[in-house]
Amino acid sequence: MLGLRHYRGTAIDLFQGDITSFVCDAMVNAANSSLRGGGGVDGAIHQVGGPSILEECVRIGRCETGDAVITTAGRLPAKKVIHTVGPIWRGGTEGEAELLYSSYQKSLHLAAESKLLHVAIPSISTGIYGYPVTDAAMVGMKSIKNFCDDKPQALRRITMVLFDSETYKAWQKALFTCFPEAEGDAT
Ligand code: AR6
Repeated sequence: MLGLRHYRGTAIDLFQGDITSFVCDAMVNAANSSLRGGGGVDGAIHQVGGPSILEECVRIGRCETGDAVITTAGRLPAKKVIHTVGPIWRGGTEGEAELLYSSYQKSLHLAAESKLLHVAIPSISTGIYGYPVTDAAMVGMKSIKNFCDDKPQALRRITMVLFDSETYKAWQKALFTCFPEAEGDAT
């Protein structure tokens, strides 16, 4: 298997591709604090999902770094979009790791509270925001693991949807590091 673990009642897997065509319950967006759209995955989500997502983002107003908000998914193949704002990389001394960890926590808790059992997440902060992907993947995977420890069986499946092969490989390494095979497949 290229990238799948079962942990505390949740499947954690990896998929390389475009998140906007990935069928799921909650699609996580790497947004910015203004929630007005942007480039990267944010631009793609708004483009494919249509204007109803932006309308709801405008009503919500803002989202601080490390936090998450939820909107309609418009025409996307998901029930809801969860917009989270990861940190801009400033060298690692500005609390980036804590903020990135929080982005994953808040997104997963919001999905669980909303009973959105299959969550798809892109690699937050590792594009335009410049967070080194090897470090970001370890922070993200630890956050996912700790969520599963805190809320066993709250989610059925968490899929990391990675756009390019370098990002995929970084997340695969993080998956296998955080969930060594023997214990990782124990539910
Ligand atoms: N599906 C999956 N992953 C994608 C897609 C896609 N369609 N498109 C890009 N990625 P980024 P950030 C990957 O820049 O670093 C926006 O302007 C991309 O290759 O989208 O958190 C926002 O408005 C990378 O691996 O998000 C913010 O201003 C990952 O998604 C800012 O960018 C994240 O890259 C957020 O920057």
